[in-house]
Amino acid sequence: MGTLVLLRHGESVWNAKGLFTGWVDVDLSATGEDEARRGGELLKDAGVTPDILHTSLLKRAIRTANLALDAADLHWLPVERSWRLNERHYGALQGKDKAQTREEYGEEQFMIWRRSYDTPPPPIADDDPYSQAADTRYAQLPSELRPRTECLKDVLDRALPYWYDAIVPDLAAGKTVLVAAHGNSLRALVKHLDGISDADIAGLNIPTGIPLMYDLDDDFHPRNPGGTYLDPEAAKAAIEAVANQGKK
Ligand code: DG2
Repeated sequence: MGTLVLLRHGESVWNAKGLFTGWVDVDLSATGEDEARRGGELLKDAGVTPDILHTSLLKRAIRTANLALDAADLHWLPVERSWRLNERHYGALQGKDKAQTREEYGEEQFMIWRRSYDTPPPPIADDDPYSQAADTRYAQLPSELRPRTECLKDVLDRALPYWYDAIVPDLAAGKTVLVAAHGNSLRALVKHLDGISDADIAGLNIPTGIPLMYDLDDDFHPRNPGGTYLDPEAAKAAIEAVANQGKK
């Protein structure tokens, strides 16, 4: 019943610096641009041709998709964008150095903030330089929907309506759907798709720039549980690197 391809954006300039990013709209690094182009080449080489693209409203995901589609010669692809695919809002941690945060608060608290399912970081103040309170792209969002922090459960709660209302209808039409998003918004989707428990999702990390393909059955359950990375060797090393972020 359609094919789903999940693509985390290429390395961002803040991924490279080891900073918590969340909804801060940072660009790709030069490495991230290369990863994005490589992601498009992997799609092309595997003969995977998306029919539609869904992205977040953040430029690292949008530019990754553009560079990948450029490499795959698919510039014309129809596109839909939604804040519901945005990265998890990292609250007051946005803009903070991951290694320093780990040192200051200890490994346990650091990992609770990064990977617990239902404990969000402290909320960000509206006058914080890294707040999105005044960002016009979210102006139509009712204030109760505009996050000031989020845990993974909050991300899943706001991503699922988009999954059912926008992505599932494309899959039901037999389309190959490309979703360009983020480490944690994709972890939320993978948790849902693979039925991963609240505890086990802590151990799942998504690498930058490597397409993860799901072949779905009529109930939108994966025929290939866990999905298939189009470059499994590179994915293994990159997953390890994400897991170790914040460790000097
Ligand atoms: C990263 C994820 O998001 O960080 O917000 O810092 O995928 O948009 O680069 P992304 C961030 P971790 O949760 O892996 O620390």
